[in-house]
Amino acid sequence: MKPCNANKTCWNCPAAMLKGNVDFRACGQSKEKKRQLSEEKQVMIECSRRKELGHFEPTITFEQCPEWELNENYNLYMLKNMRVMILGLDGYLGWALALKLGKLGFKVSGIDNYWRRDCVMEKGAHTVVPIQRMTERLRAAKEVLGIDINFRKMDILDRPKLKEFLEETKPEAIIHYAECPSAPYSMVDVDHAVKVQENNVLGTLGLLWLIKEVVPESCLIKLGTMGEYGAPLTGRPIFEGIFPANATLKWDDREWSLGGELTPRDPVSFYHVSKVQDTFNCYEACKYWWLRSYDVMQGVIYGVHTEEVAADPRLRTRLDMDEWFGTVVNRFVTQSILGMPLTIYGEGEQLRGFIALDDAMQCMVRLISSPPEAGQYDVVNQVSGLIRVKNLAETVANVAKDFGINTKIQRVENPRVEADKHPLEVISTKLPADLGFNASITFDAEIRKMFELLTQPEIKARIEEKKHAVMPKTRWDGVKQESESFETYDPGTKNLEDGHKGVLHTK
Ligand code: USQ
Repeated sequence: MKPCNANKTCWNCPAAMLKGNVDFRACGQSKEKKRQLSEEKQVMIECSRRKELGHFEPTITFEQCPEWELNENYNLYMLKNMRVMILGLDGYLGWALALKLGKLGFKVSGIDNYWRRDCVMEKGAHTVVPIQRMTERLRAAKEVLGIDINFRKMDILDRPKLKEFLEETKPEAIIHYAECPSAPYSMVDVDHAVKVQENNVLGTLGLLWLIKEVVPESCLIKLGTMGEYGAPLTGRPIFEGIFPANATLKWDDREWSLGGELTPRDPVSFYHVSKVQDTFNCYEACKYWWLRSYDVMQGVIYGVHTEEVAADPRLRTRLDMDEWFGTVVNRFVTQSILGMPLTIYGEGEQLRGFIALDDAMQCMVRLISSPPEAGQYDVVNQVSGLIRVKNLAETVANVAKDFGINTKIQRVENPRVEADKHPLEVISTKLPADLGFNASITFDAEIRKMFELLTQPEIKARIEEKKHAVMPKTRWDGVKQESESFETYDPGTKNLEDGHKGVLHTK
């Protein structure tokens, strides 16, 4: 099968310098308008990688261009030695991605201010999978995988320093993971809420200005969240950020097209609100300055495994279980190992989109290698399956049995304000249909890998040591108390067939 990005052209390539000949960056958002303009004015570009071409029409495809090489494993063209900067390189995702890209031959640079390490420490917890200091991580990456990572300790809000680093490394793609990812952390009190929005919203806004100034051709791949959309009780489908061309709004006896407009957002915490604000800032920056961006609406991430992090204990990525930074699957597995019941919040009927760590990394490689056209803001829903929280608890409890662990499930008062019984229909077609993403990891398989790693004595001891950080104490109503228990039951004793099922469209 032909690689999915074979027919992309210079219009998509970050090496194409569009500035100078025609003022693209002021001709409006419509691609059609840009095409007309290119036909009328015979747009000529220059290539920052192939200076010998001089001025030429931007019609060379990735398949034709010697700078784009076919990677047969991914069946994808990849830009030779592509320069990628990862913001938040020390985190759960940032580190795993740095290793994956380095191994694939990308030139990786990155920053981090270790805020995540500090926040987890603030909770009195630690990553249950031990991670090294950055200098040791970088040394191990070189020793084990033969990759060099150009890392700087830096705060995303330190714009002069970040500008200098961008000027020095000139990234062709920028992966933005440098945000606080925790809903509960943003609901602790006013200081936490303000800090999250300051870092996330102002960090992204400042970054957009710097990209405009220093690397306007670079593609920004920004981590959004499925939680921006909320869970509409009407059951209307969750499109990929933007309404499809044939969507309409009907009111009274009139009807309008919604095609191309941003879909409604209904975030579920001040953290999720910060992501919604980012959406608008990225969307506007693409419109005003002809930047290009993918907004990645990622589902709840889980797991411990990628080929690269498993190559050596020093290369492992972090894994959190505390009530602030542990996501639900990661928490359930550690709770089971602790012999604690799995805490499902409220009815446990919440339906969520999920994706395993390695699948999420595969998606990122595909997005980096298929940049949108200049001026295009695009959105992908990055999920590989939907499941209800109570069904998830049963899956974890079943796998636990194979490790000799009997697990109970406990319904506790929901500390959050969220619908815990709702329909969910998600469209996620761009990654599988347009970008060649093939979800390869099942819940069962990844959860098994988690038990294998986390039951190792050293890690089990680390889980035991921080047991106190597991029970939820951060409530959306601000009351400081632990959630009350409603009932504790054995897996297999509830009817899992009733209620909403969730629909995921991948075609
Ligand atoms: N939940 C439980 N029991 C627990 C922990 C969580 O029932 O012990 C429930 C929550 O109430 C929620 C669901 O599980 O309904 C998911 O919670 P979570 O903590 O795993 O995930 P969430 O707070 O939604 O946030 C996480 C990441 C965030 C990302 C988001 C994707 O921390 O960065 O944006 O997943 S999504 O949920 O699709 O918005």
